[in-house]
Amino acid sequence: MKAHELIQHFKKLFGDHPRIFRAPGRVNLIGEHTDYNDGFVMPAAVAFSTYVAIAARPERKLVMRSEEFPVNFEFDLDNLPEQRTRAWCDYVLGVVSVLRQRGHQLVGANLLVRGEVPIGAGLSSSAALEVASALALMSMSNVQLPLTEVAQICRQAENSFVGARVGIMDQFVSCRGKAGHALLLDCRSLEFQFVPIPAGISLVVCNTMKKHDLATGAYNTRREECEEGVRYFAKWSSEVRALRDVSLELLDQHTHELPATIGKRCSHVVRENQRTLDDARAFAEGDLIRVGTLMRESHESLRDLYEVSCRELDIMVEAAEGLPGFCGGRMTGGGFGGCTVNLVREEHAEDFAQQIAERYRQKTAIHPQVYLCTAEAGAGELS
Ligand code: GAF
Repeated sequence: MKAHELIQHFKKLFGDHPRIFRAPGRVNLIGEHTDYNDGFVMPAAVAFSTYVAIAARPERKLVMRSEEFPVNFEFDLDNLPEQRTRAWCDYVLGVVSVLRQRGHQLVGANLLVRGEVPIGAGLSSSAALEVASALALMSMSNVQLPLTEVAQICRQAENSFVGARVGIMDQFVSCRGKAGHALLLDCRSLEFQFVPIPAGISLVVCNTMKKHDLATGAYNTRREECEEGVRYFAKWSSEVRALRDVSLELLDQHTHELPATIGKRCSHVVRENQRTLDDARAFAEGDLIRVGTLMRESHESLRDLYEVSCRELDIMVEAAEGLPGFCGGRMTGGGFGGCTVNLVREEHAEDFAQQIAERYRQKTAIHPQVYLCTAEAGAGELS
């Protein structure tokens, strides 16, 4: 990102010198659809980021512009929409609304957004916009909060204002990611530890080009199905507050008593939690064969039990098999489209990218985008 270009653009639009805040997108290595079940996830922040240039305004107005979308928005801070407008500004308005509900006073500001996280690709462009906007708005109003709380505010904004009942994973790693590391997060306690990505391993992210949208029904339906599962298990064990509390034994004992769909969803979540913990251990031990096995199992479970994969994701996952340097891969993010993440030995990464793109193109007639990524630091102000 060329900061001086964004500064010049901002000056041209608003005549002022801005401060710039950046928040990254993410890939999730394993632990899918576990975050809103109080479970474990292991994402990494990546170099695609959203940048928000901001300067205060004297009157109580919020003016928002984006370099990607032509529509401009202007709101009176004391008379903000109470419901989503179904435009990109909802992510910013949601953050404003939650900050204010929590008692923080905000001043008027001009904002210019540059989003470099591919939209609808499952790489968390929404979380990146929320986090960058939160840091930008907070800085104008001298609001200082721990990054974990910023992540919680952004998640709440997406839940209550945008209407997608997402978990905390994306906002958390966007805030707290670390270069060269994935982050193993306990989504109940929010305790986390960094897991180094083994030396010589590249993250190759393959975009199927099939877009997804978390605000549409299927994601929220999965949440409801998990909640239904919890209601059953809570009858069988008083310890169960979330699927996180269901042990493998309890699951095996009762799966046959659940409606078939609920049984499949619960099976995925309970086993995916275990896989995530096992994967973190395998990473620490440098056991890439085990990592590869767990990633494959995760994908199969998302495809067959949680049913959030799609033809394009399955083809992309299969296309990686057998390519030189490939250690493991799976769909990443909410599903129904978006990307796969692959661990590939660095010296093979470029050839891998070319070959997987070609294999995918032959099967689907779609030209995918393939990104060679590294794990990056979380959000902050550009100096
Ligand atoms: C999306 C959501 F935003 C996350 O909270 C998480 O649930 C993920 O889908 C699935 O693991 O990215």
